[in-house]
Amino acid sequence: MDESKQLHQLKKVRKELTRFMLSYKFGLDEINTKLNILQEEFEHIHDYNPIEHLKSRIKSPESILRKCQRKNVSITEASIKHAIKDIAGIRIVCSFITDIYKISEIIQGQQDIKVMEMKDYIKNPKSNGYKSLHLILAIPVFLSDRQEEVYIEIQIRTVAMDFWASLEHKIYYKYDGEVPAHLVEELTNSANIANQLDEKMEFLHTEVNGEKTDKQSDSDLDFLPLDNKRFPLPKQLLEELMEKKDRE
Ligand code: 0O2
Repeated sequence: MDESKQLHQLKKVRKELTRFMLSYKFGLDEINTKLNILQEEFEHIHDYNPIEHLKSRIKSPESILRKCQRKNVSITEASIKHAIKDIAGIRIVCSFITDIYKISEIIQGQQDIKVMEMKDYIKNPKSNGYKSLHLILAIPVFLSDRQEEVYIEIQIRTVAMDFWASLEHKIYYKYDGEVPAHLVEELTNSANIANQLDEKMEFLHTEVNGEKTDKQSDSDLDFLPLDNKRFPLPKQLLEELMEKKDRE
């Protein structure tokens, strides 16, 4: 192949790779927008936000290639797309275990999202103690000349699960997967402690939240019936409306 043909070929490959990676970035942008909307809604409308924080990332091409080698996946766009479903990933960290399932349900209820896979490592933790709820979502991305469906991996976990998983991940990589037995044992013990902390915090949260719900049910004035539905309104706004009605 002469030089200009080689250059042309190289440019074509680069363009295809950029296009491929961009579609994942756009998919991630869409899910991030959805999650930001949820966070803002929870902050402003409800007085409690179940999402502590979010982190998203796209795997680098090198890391995708490494995973392809590890899983024996041929290097074509179609096979990579089919076999590597965590090229784009979002980690959602919540305070409580119940929040994890609440967020998962809300995400699954969105019409343009398809749930391709769900792994519940909270109900069925891995043998090392790893816990998290994993969802593989498919989301349509609308480009100038076509529509594409991209996969996004969502990991939802508590602060304690996240703390544990981050350290375990570092240790695993430091020892290249061959973690000494005493550290494996320590990690398993720590996973149990993290689990106990989650259970205790959940208990406290339910206690406090239960009390709050009882109090709230007394103050019916926080709600305004509209079209047979009950919309929560800030009390001050409601009082202003009632004053206005009295004056009329
Ligand atoms: P990274 O660097 O975090 O991206 P898959 O390998 O995804 O095709 P698998 O193993 O069935 O298939 O997926 P699974 O079990 O859903 O795990 C996917 C991701 O979950 C991992 O991605 C990790 O991020 C996380 N994970 C799973 N098990 C563990 C664990 O034991 N410890 C920790 N710390 N994280 C875990 P990657 O690509 O392996 O790593």
